[in-house]
Amino acid sequence: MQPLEQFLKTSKQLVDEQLLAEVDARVITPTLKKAMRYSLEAGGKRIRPILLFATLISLRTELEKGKKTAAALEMIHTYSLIHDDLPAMDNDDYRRGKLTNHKVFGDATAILAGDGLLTLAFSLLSEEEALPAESRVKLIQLFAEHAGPEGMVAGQQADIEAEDRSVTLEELAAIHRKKTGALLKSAVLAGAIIANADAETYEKLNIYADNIGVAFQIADDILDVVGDEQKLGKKIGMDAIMHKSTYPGLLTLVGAQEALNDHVSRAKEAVSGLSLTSNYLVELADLIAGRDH
Ligand code: GRG
Repeated sequence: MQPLEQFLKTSKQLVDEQLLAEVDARVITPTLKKAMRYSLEAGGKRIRPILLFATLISLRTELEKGKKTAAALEMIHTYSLIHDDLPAMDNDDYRRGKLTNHKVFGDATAILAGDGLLTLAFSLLSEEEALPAESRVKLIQLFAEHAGPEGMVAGQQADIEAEDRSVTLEELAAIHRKKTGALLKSAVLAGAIIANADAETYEKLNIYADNIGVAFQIADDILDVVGDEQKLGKKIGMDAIMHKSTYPGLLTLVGAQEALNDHVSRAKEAVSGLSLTSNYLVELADLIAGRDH
């Protein structure tokens, strides 16, 4: 088994190759191709594909079977970031230390690049020849549910509606479970579908993924208070400036850190009884909790 560091590198390489090959082969319109590639190559951590690959390895399944699904996941994630940065949404000029898509290509092309990535993702899922048709349909359903108006899109809408008013901790958790958590969760569940996991394993991974999703968001909120702008590639303190409700805001920094630790423990506990062939899921839970960008 590769050490985690090496596994992260291998996973990133696998998904990067797949992403660029798909866009290059399928997108003919030059400006659109450039805009799509710009955000795909802007330096994302690839945490969702990594979670998918970690689940596959843990369930004794070849990574080859998850390559297209990993690329589809990252396309959906990238579309959400491009649209989130638009003037009509967060109006951000920089992401990952680089100009945002609409700052380089204009609003119209950025919207279309996002639309293109979202649609292309579903093409990939439908065409994954390494998987039986039934698994492909399950994956399409999974991503549609978690990324669409029952998941991430609903979370984004709720987040917009929560601006400039104080929300309770329960409301905040519900928003982020959908906005950030849903897609992260679908990464792990996609792995379970590809590996044909039994019902008990699926349920335990579901609990793991749910807690990882919340932990990821709490870590994000904490980094907005105490993070390093250089490492994050963006300004910190924006949540406070934008009057956004956050975990540190509602719980204090210490309370948010405790909540983060609690979700990571629950995630690890969920998978502790499974006979997994790697420790990557546990290691990733720690990595998410301790991340600095
Ligand atoms: C526009 C439908 C629609 C949804 C946007 C995910 C999202 C919803 C907005 C992003 C806003 C944000 C900063 C959320 C906090 C958590 C998060 C998803 C951070 C970005 O994900 P990373 O850290 O990004 O995986 P990288 O840059 O590594 O790819």
